[in-house]
Amino acid sequence: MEKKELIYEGKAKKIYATDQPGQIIHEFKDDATAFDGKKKGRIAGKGNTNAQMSDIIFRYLERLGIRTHHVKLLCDNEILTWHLDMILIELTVRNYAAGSLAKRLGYEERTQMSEPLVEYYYKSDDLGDPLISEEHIHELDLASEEQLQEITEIALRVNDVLIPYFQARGLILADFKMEFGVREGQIYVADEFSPDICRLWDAESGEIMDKDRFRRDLGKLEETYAEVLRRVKEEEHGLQVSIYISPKKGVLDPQGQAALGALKTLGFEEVADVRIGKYITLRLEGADGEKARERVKDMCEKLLANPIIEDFRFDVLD
Ligand code: AIR
Ligand code: ASP
Repeated sequence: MEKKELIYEGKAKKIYATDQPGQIIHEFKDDATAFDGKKKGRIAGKGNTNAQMSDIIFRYLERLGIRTHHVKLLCDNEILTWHLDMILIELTVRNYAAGSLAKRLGYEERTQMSEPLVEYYYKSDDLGDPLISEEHIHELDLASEEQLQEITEIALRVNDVLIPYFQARGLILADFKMEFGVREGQIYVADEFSPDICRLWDAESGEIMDKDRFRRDLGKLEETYAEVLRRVKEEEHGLQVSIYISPKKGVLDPQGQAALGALKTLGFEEVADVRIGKYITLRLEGADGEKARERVKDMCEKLLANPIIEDFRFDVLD
C-alpha cells in the first residue's frame, strides 16, 4: 500500500491519500493545541500514543459490533482508515462535569451526572465548534433525524462499554468526544480515541491523565500519555472474565445472617435478606468464545465455587 499526496493537515493529524480505493492514512502529530488553537505546544510521543490507542480501542469497539472507520495500524503513528463523508457534528458524552460544561453551567468540577449527558457541537473551526441543539442540527441540515438518533445511540453504547474498559485499567472515563461519517449509506465512528479527545482520571489518586494536563499546564505530559498507552496495551490481549458466586438460597449463610442482623440494628429495617458471595476476575489468554465459557464453567465447578452450596454465573468479554 502506497502513501500518496497530503489531502489535509489539521491541528493534530495529517491526512494522506493512498493507492487503495476509499482508504486514507492518518498521521498523528505530536503538536498539541487547545482553546481553538490559541494555545500551542508539542508533547513528545503523543502522536504514537494516540495512533496506537485508537488502534486498540477501535478494534475493541469493532469486536463488540460497533462500526468504526479503522482498518489497521500502519506504524507507531499512522493508521489506515476508510474515507468517510463526515457528519459535521462533534458529540460529547459526559459522566462527570468538567471543562466547558462545568464552566457553562456552573457545575463544580467532577460532579457526577445522574445519567450520561449527551451534547452536540457544530464541527466548525471558524466558529470555534459551538454547542448546538437538535433544532440547530435540523435547521443547518447537519444530519437527518434517524442519523442523529443513531449517532447518539452509538455514542451511549461506546460509553457503556468503555467505562468498565477503563475502570479495569484504573481509569475513570469522565467524558469524551466522538465524530462520525457516512460510507455506503452506513454510519461509522470516525476520528480517534485517545487522551486528546477524552478525560481520564486515575481511579485511585484522581490524577488527571489526559490533555487537560496540557490545557492547564500541569506538566508530566509525555509521561502521562505514555502511561495511559501502557495501561491500555497491558490488558490488550485475552478475554476478561467476571465470575459472581453466591450462597444458594436456603443454604445457611452465617456471614449474610450476621450482616442482616447488624443492618437491622443500625436501623435498616427494610432489609429482608442478605447473602454474601464473592466476585472473581480472570484474564484468559489464547482462548476464544464458546470454548472459553466451557473452560470457565469447569473452573467454577472444580475449584472456584462449591456447586453443592453455591450458585455461580459469569461474563466473558473480549
Ligand atoms: N474535545 C472536545 N473538542 C475537542 C476535544 N478534544 C473533548 C475534550 C473533552 C470533551 O471533548 O477533550 O474530553 C469535552 O470537552 P469540553 O472542552 O467541552 O469540556
Ligand atoms: N484541540 C482543540 C483546539 O485546539 C480543542 C481542545 O482539545 O481543547 O481548540
